[in-house]
Amino acid sequence: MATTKTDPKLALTANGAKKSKLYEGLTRDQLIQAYRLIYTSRRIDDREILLKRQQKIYFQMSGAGHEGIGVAAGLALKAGYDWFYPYYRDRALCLALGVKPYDMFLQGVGAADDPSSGGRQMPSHWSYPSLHIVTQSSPTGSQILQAIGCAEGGRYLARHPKSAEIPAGSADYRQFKNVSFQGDEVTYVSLGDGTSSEGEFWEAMNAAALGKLPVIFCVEDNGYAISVPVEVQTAGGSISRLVSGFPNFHFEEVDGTDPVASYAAFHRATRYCREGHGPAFVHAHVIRPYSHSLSDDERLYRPDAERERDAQRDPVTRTQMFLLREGILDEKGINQLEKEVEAELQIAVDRALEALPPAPESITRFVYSPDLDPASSAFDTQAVVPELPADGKKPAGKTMADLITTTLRDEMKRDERIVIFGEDVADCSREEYLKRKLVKGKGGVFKLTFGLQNEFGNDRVFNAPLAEAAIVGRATGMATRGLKPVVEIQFFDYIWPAMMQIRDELSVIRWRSNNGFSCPVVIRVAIGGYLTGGAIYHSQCGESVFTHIPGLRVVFPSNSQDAAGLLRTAIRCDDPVLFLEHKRLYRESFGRAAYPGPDYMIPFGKAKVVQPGTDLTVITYGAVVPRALQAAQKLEREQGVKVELIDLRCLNPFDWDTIAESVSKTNRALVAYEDTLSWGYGAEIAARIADQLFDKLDAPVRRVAAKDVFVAYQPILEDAILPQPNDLFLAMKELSEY
Ligand SMILES: Cc1ncc(C[n+]2csc(CCOP(=O)(O)OP(=O)(O)O)c2C)c(N)n1
Ligand SMILES: [Mg+2]
Repeated sequence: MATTKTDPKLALTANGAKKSKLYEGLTRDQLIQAYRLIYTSRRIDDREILLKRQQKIYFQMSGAGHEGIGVAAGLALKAGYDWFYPYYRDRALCLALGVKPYDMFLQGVGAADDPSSGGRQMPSHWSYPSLHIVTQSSPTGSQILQAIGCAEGGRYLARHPKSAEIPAGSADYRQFKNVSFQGDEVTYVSLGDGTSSEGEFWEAMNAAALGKLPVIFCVEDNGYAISVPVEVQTAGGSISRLVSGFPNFHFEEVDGTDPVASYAAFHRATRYCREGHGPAFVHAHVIRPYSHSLSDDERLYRPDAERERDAQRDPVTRTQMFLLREGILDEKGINQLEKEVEAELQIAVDRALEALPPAPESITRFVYSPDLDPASSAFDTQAVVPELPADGKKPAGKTMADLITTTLRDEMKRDERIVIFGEDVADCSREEYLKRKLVKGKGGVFKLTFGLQNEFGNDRVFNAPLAEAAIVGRATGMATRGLKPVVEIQFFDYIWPAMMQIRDELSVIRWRSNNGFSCPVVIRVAIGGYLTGGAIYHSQCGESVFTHIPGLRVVFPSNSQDAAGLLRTAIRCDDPVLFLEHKRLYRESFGRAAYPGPDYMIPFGKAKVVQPGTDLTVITYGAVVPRALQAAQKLEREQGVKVELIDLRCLNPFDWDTIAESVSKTNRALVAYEDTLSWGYGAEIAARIADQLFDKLDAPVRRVAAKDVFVAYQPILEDAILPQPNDLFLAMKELSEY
């Protein structure tokens, strides 16, 4: 650990430098360029504010007061080489990395040609793939864990360079990823002082320290988070003090309004990271002269004296004074530079105001991969039918658990970009125990990843800290770099800390960046009840919460063969997938099957008709499939009613054609699902049937689902809460008699 603190009082001293001297390594030309960028950044803010007042743009977020540290970071790091996860105040950084003012104005007007998002995101939400500026969102701090994953991805690729190659004939997501990496690249991530209160920040600090990752955290501390001052936000008022105990870090605390001191700090931090010592933390004290945003008036909570004190540290005037004092530019030179900037901005504004808006028809482009459709026939392959053994006896089928493990193993062999991590998924983190054969290894609480670390090494299969947001956020960053993380959330009931990452990041990165970035992660999740004692926190469903998210594929197999085929599609496809594995079905005798071979895939959105029928359609999935089958068989035995049973298998996309065809034939539909009844997944199916097949119906659409309560521990209560075969039987009977 190393700490360097630059005394803010020493700001902008040139150390008595002569004209030929460097200023903390910066040449006079670089300093002039720094001023040009700082001034440009501020004037873009001013122009945007004017445009907003004229209602020519729709939102404004300024980088004012943060220009010094931004330019310094941009000078110390390399665009298109290092990786950047900036936040909305990083206008000057983006300019320093090569973003053009015109591009920024295109964001403001929401133009089709806005390179960050094509008019989908607010301005100051930077995304420039060729510069390695990764798309950012509005939730404060959700970029930080992704930066960790990005750095991990870069390191993995450097250690496994062959994984970056695309083997001939591999028709999967790899064809559509430009993978690049440098051995000594650095990942930059920035955030405000207030954002350092987010849990994800601390998860990221921990992960960076644990992995000794080359990440520079830059906290741009302007003393406020909207109206909340730092001493209310950060215990003791100093984030530097709070993080000082993290091991493996290099720490800097600097006056971020001083570009020279900031450059020196960044230079040291960058060197530390490039040399592989670990992460760095730059705490930059900056100011916020333009209130939080145009919707905020800081005079409501900051007295004039405080604001005037800040104004004296304004990076624009300070840098200008510095250039004058050092004789780097005279007044005429400053005027000339400023005039050039004004002229450039005028041209940029005029052009941007003429730019075309995006076409309304384009709204659904890039919700999913435009290149690879997992519902297409490319993912439709035949299962290998095993030869019967000599004795002619059919071998016992494999469980869903077996075939998921086998599929993971097959795919890991085929694709070196696959990494598996999560809680307890490794065989044994203390590798020497495995090597010395002192232990057998765990491989997941359900043992589905058992043996994979042993076989593929702990670079590829490893335990993550107990932090679900970090699991998904890191995976997202890795996938952005071209890896294929297949991560595990141990229980669906504990997926919620990752919800911000899933809904606001993973699912929408492709769309919001207008296809600039993508992150096709697979999240495997153990889900569901019927466990006899699983209770509230080991029995939840809730799939409709996720099918409600545009951009996320949701799969829910009910048997071994489907699990294998769908998991392979999930891994090879180019979209993020939530792969729901019902715990009760892992080792059930229902639905066991022979190994369908290493290339068996099932396209998404293709239901399976489990049993054909003519009198009533039952639409279901997951653990309700065997229960509904039992009920349907009883109904046929007792009443001669022939139920057509449809297992959806995939919930987004779902197979409307099969439903429509069946209901058109039977004229009766029952939707059955394990989740709570109201607002559940089946409600949508029922609504669509009512809407689009109304003419075909001879009876109302019915639903059978869990009661609208959580699952209780006592088995008598669990039985009463979750849909049972008898509930299904009665509903089918009643509907068939309607
Ligand atoms: C998760 C989340 N919560 C709340 C907000 C609303 N919000 C936007 S910026 C902001 C304050 C951020 O303060 P700080 O991190 O200090 O950054 P600064 O704006 O001061 O640079 C808040 C509360 C948000 N965008 N995201
Ligand atoms: Mg702040």
